[in-house]
Amino acid sequence: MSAAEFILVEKRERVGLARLNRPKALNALNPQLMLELMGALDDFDADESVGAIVITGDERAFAAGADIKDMALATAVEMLKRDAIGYFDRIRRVKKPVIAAVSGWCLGGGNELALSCDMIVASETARFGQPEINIGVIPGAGGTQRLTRALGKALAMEVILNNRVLTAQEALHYGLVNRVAPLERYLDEALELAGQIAQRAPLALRLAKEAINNAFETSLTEGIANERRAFYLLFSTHDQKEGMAAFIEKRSPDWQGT
Ligand code: DAK
Repeated sequence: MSAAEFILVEKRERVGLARLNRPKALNALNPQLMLELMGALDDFDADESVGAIVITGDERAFAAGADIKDMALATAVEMLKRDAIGYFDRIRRVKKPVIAAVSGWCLGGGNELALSCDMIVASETARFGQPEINIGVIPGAGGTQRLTRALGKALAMEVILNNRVLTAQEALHYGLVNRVAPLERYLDEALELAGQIAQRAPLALRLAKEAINNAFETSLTEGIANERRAFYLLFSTHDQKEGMAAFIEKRSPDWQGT
């Protein structure tokens, strides 16, 4: 992709790492940053040498929300036409596992970005919130839906209606994040987790991710039927034959992604 201003990308073995890079604005999400992020995710998703993706910010902030200065004077029609945060829908279409490595502020659209990922690894300093109520609006990129599914109604009401900010430990307790690590370790832990996942059979990973996400989008009957079809489909892959043969032969599997 062309040189990006607000996203730094690198590859660490089979992990694609995208860093939000607007530190002076606490990584506030403006349209250009979102566009660059989506470009990076699309590139990693298409790259067969990448098995999993990590999105991170810096120690002070994962992201302090959508850029308030950018939208303060916008009209409803302008917001609708730009639909900059509509990019969030594209994150859901990334086929590979995506992990958010969160430190510091993770607020508003930043929290919605983290919630759009598949897993979250937090530093002890991470703070999660939806402070839109303070500026006269509500979450607009899925927060009322994803946070409520993650936390339950009672706590989501407090977070969204009264700007309750959750500490990393609270977020762990309520199941919002997968794990909490010391500040100096959170990114390494996220990269290690992504690295382990990236070693696994790619097509099984893809269908497993899809099936889990289905749990939030369909009825139980439909979700189970989808899961079963995906399970049967995997029996047409090389990697299913290889995985089961490797088990029987007591050796490590050699995944081909086919
Ligand atoms: N936007 C723009 N700039 C921001 C920002 C933000 N969200 N957050 C921080 N900054 C900037 C500050 O203005 C400041 O810039 P300068 O004044 O130095 O130029 C710099 O980052 C450092 O911030 P502070 O000086 O305020 O730092 P503190 O440590 O004192 O405070 C803070 C940190 C995170 C508590 C504070 O900065 C803060 O309250 N920030 C705003 C947090 C917030 O309200 N976030 C929610 C934003 S609304 C949509 C869907 C979704 C959304 C939008 C549209 N569509 C479907 C279209 C999402 C909306 C939101 O996220």
